[in-house]
Formats: sequence, C-alpha cells, structure tokens
Amino acid sequence: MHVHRYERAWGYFSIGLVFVFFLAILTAALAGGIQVPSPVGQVNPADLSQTDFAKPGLRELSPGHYEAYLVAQAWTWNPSEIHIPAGSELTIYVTSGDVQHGFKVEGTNINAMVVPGQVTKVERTFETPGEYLIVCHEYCGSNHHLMSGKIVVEAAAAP
Ligand SMILES: [Cu+2]
Repeated sequence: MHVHRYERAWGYFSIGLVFVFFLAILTAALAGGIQVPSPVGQVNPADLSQTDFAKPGLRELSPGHYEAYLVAQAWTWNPSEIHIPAGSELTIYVTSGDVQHGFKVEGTNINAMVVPGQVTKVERTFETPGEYLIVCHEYCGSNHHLMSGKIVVEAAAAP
C-alpha cells in the first residue's frame, strides 16, 4: 500500500502528540500534584444525622484553618454561605442527601462531583477577598438553575 510521505509524516506527528500529552498528564499528576477529586468516605444519604453532616457548616480548626461540611440537596446548598477571612485555608467536605449534584466554585479550580453516599473533599487557600459563587453544574431537577451558594472571603480588619 502506498502512503504519501506527507500523510506518513502527519501520522508520525499525531502519534508523537499522544506521547507528549501523556507526558503532560504524568508531569501534572506526579510533579505538579494535580489530582482528580476523589471520594474520601462513605455515608448513608438517607440518614445524614448520624454523620459529620448532621450539623453542616463551618468549623475553625486553628487560626487560618477552617473546614466546612456542606450538604447538597435539591435545590440548595446547606449552608448556602460560608464566611472566612482572607488568607484562610479551607477544606470542604461535601455530600448529597438526594441526587447527584455538581460542585463548582467560580473563580477557582474547584470542580467536583457530589454523589449521594460519597464524601467529596476539596481544599484551597483563599487569598483574595471577594464573593465566590458556588454553583451546581450537574442537572438535578427542575430548579437546578437556582441552586447556588457562596463563599465570602472577608478582607482582614485593619490593625
Ligand atoms: Cu443541579
């Protein structure tokens, strides 16, 4: 079979690109520490009262370190607002009490699935004061588009 030399060259180039992209993924995962958000625990979605999600909300672990337990439920986030001071490190545990939801925080790289029965964990340090919109990006029913919340990062008080 005759293959034109340009076609052969582009073929080799395309195969080479696959290896370049694969190396980029390996570099990001191993050297850059970029990981896909993965479930860190399991809960019974029908009875969150026996879990850490019984009282959703923000907890201060130490100065500048917070954790938040967040429950996604059609069509709200509980709590719908989280307030932290600028420069805080925030760990968010999120689960769903009903159907599958999506968890995206605008202006950040936080983007994860919220699956009933599973606990999703995301971490980030919020340096810049402002309001960060939380949206559900997985269709979860007729009022999906109304499902939003926010993380309010407050500027440190002047000394
Ligand atoms: Cu939704």
